Amino acid sequence: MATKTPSVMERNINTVIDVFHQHSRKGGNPDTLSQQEFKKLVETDLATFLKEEKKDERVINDIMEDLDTNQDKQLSFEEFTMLIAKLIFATHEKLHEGHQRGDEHSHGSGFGM
Ligand SMILES: [Ca+2]
Ligand SMILES: [Zn+2]
Repeated sequence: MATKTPSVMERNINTVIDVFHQHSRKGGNPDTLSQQEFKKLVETDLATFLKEEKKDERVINDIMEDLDTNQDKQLSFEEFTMLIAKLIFATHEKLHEGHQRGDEHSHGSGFGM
């Protein structure tokens, strides 16, 4: 049955899109993240999940280089979605540190929560 209001999960997907654009439209190409915009996004909107990474600018630059598949020094939204996919996967892995899968499926506290 269809509902008229988006679910929590759907709203969270919309939030990813909104946050990308909050940063991408700050300067230069409004549709892509520059290195500086990406750094700011990580510092403000991925501060808990990438707590260690954000301390080191070289690590942030390496992450960006990996995501920048067409190597134009900008992250398109499509390139950025790979980071989100990786973070969702890594978060689930983290939740399973010391916690079983299968019949006894349970989760721990994850990244810094
Ligand atoms: Ca790119
Ligand atoms: Zn699980």
